[in-house]
Amino acid sequence: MPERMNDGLNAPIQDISQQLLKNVLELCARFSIVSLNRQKEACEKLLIQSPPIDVAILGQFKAGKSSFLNSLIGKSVLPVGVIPVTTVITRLQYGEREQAVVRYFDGNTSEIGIKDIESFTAEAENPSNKKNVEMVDVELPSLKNYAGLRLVDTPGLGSVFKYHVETSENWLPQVGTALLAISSDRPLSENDVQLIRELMQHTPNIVLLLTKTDLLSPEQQNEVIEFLERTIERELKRQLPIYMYSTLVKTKQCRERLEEGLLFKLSLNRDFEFRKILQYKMQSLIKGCLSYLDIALKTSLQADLDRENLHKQIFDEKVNFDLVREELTIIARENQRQTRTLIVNYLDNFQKSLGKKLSLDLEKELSTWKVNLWKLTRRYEEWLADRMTEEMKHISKIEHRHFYGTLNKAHASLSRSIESFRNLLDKNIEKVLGVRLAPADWKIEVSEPDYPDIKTIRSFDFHFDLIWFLIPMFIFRGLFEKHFVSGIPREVEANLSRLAAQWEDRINRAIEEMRKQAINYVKEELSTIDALLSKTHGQTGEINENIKKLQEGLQNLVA
Ligand SMILES: Nc1nc2c(ncn2[C@@H]2O[C@H](COP(=O)(O)OP(=O)(O)O)[C@@H](O)[C@H]2O)c(=O)[nH]1
Ligand SMILES: [Mg+2]
Repeated sequence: MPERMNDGLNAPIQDISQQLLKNVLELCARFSIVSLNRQKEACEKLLIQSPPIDVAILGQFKAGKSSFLNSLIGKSVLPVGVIPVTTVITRLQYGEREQAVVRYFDGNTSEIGIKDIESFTAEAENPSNKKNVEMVDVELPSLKNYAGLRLVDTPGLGSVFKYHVETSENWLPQVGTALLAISSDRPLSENDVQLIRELMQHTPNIVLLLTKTDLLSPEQQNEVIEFLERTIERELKRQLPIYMYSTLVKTKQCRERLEEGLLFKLSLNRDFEFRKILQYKMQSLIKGCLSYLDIALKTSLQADLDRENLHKQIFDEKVNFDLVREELTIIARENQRQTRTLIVNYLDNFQKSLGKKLSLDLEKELSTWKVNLWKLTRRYEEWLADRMTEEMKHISKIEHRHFYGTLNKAHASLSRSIESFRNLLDKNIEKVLGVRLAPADWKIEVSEPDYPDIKTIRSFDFHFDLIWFLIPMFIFRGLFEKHFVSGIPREVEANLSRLAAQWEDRINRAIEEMRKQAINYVKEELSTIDALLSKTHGQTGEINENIKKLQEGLQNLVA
């Protein structure tokens, strides 16, 4: 327990990291962020495996990286040469017995002798890494002083062999502590500065190692060191520790300085340093994720804005549902108001002739009815009902098309109105989206009204049934006949007016149907377009929420 307290960083960092990593993984999947994959994997490895700290020696090819490691461990394990040699990542760490394991990309491993390492890690014996080696792990008892560390030899950057560069760059996110080898005869290139920038994403521990210092006089060494300090300060606005190394001159001294200053400290405080590195990597990963989310947020906000503008432009003040509905309703009401007058006026033409015709007919009929007054009255009523029904039906049948005036007018006006609405909408959509609406069949159907159900009106206002037996027929028959005949025009007028009312009712109902149909067309079209425009809605809130969550996580991680 006390050990852990001494660590300074405590176990919750691990739990927080685990949770945050889960969040980041989900977000990367959700927003298709693939460029953080290697960083994610590196964090995952640290969290799950808690491996030794990878102290990697990086830099341009021929900077003396492999030579340095051989010299450091006091054993020629790694291939060295005047042309680019190292082809695969090689990791050296403490082990009770000397052993080397080759790890292949296909997941297989095989144990080999230390002497045979070169046949897997050297370009000459494994050209273009034909043997598909992912890395070679070496364990040596002599590395006891470096327990908890793993010394990593990498193929050079800037090599003509592209895959050397790729191998090193792909591995970079896993770096725990970086030793950047800079050869005394090639002090610092733009590539080195770029490499430091990239390393800064992955580790807080970056150290410069000036190699082959035996090639320089002590004055030249100072000059180079000053140059390095100045350049790093200027280019990166920070300072980095610089160590010198020569495999030929004063090697012991160089090694001891490096061990005291860096390697032993790392080894002795492995847990503390490990968590510091983990924390750093997690922060970097989260910041990376946040910057992608920021882009996603901006895109989403822009999309919201575009959509809103699109909506505004398409649904401008002329394309307005309430307005169209009002217009359609006015058209319908205006026509419905005229229906009655139109029919009545038309039916007026029939009044006189029909009255005359029926009067004549009735006169002829009456002479054949040899019945008493009660029966006469009944007979008259029956005759009138039959004839009137027949005549009204006849008029309906022959003349009904003439009643359709307002129906047809309403149909034409409603059709014109929705057509011009559609044209406006069409134009707006073409202007804004550059597409044309598929032609739609907005035909309003005319539902023909049914024939009215004809019933005639009774001939007398008061009831004769009660008094018929009081009236002497031989005196009054003539009077009644005259009364019946003279009543015909009034009957005709009443029935024509009734017919007009019945047709009005049916025609106006048909107009109402058309109005509803027209409004429905408009409503459906507008809501379809509306739905299309808002389909992609809703990312902004989600992204904002995730940004907040990650920022909180970042604070917890640092606290
Ligand atoms: N003079 C001198 N030459 C060195 C030193 N270290 C390495 N070299 C030479 O530099 C060349 C490249 O060495 P190597 O370790 O293969 O470089 P790497 O590609 O960075 O691994 C070899 O010819 C080495 O002999 C050193 O300290 N002094
Ligand atoms: Mg090498």
